[in-house]
Amino acid sequence: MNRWIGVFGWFAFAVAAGWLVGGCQQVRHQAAARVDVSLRQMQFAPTEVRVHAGDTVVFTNNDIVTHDVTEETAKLWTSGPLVVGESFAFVAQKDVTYYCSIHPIMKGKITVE
Ligand SMILES: [Cu+2]
Repeated sequence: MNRWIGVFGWFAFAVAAGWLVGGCQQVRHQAAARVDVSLRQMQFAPTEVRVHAGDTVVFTNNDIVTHDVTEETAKLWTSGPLVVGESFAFVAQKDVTYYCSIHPIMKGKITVE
């Protein structure tokens, strides 16, 4: 009986160790994450993204007109005009809402988890 408990104990240890190593790899992966937002048909797609602090959000203008990406509340930052095909990379540290100052109906949100 004790022998079986021992075998089970080693099995549980192996599972736990694998889970810990896997968890660390997942954290490393998340630290380097990149999330894409497409500007198309007068919208940000997706409209909202959920990221981790330090992740890079890359906005790419796939529309047929120029857009920009501008922080909405206090105009803290802007991409400047993005012509068709141009991209803008933003490292997210906290929640932010943004819009296109050329077409203010275009709005989006980054939520940092
Ligand atoms: Cu626009």
